[in-house]
Amino acid sequence: MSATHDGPRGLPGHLDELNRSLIVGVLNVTPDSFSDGGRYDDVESAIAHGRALYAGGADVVDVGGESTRPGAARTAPEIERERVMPVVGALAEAGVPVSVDTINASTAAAAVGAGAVIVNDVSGGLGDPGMLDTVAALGTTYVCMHWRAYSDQMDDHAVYDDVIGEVRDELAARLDACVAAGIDLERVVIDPGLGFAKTPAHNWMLLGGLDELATLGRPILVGASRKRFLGELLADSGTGAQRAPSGRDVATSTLSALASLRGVWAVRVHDVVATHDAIRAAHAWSTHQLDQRDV
Ligand code: PMM
Repeated sequence: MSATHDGPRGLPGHLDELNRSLIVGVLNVTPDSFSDGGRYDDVESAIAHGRALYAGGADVVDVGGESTRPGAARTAPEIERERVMPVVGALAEAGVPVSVDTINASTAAAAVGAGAVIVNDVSGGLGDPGMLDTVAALGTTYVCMHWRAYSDQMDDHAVYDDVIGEVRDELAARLDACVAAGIDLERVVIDPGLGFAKTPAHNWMLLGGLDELATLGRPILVGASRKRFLGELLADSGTGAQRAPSGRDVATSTLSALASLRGVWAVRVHDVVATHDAIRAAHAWSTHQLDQRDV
């Protein structure tokens, strides 16, 4: 089974009609995210950047107020809400489809109340025991990511015999938990969680194994943007120093286009302009191939 562009239930209608992978723009309202921490940690610049992402081609803007960089300490939910709520409210008010990147049920509920249409939970419901019940009650679209531990411990959990099979099975267990909590499975998206309790080698294997994850029957979101494995891939051949996050966008858009050709529903990226071009090119390629087959 290959992945499908068909999206989850519950999103604004125009997002169902795109017929290509959606572009989810990253907006971290945090002082310390690895890729853009501190750049948008005041409300006005965060809102301006969210609008710029939307104008640049993001179909959804994903607003997060807690850094998930490896080693990061937890942020109190109250502080997270102080960071994200004005931004979610202003962007939703401006007509931008907003997703809230949180593992806290209270933040998810507040953000959906302010107009967010997706709850993006990097813990797949494991980080907060109240999350799945809250999502069921909200009736919102839910991104359920593969996760094993909080950011300060996740690197210790990057141990697998068969990373594709274990991620698939652990995601299947989370889907069961979603159903048990009363979430409509048609509203759920899965995500392999690149970089979360994964080594670079694990990330590459998971990208190669997307078709296996698609056997779970849910749309897939992939978030490769600017991650460490790309810094390692692009390391300086002389010094061995990793490429800085800001220099990883060409590789990100290339991978996003390749994932799009594999049929993923959405990619989560920082550089939406480059990714928009790359996905449109990939989409044109696959459409053209289909046309030729029809002749
Ligand atoms: N990665 C990050 C944050 N949120 N959400 C989903 N669904 N998938 C991801 O891969 C993901 C995420 C970490 O990256 P960032 O610090 O650049 O936002």
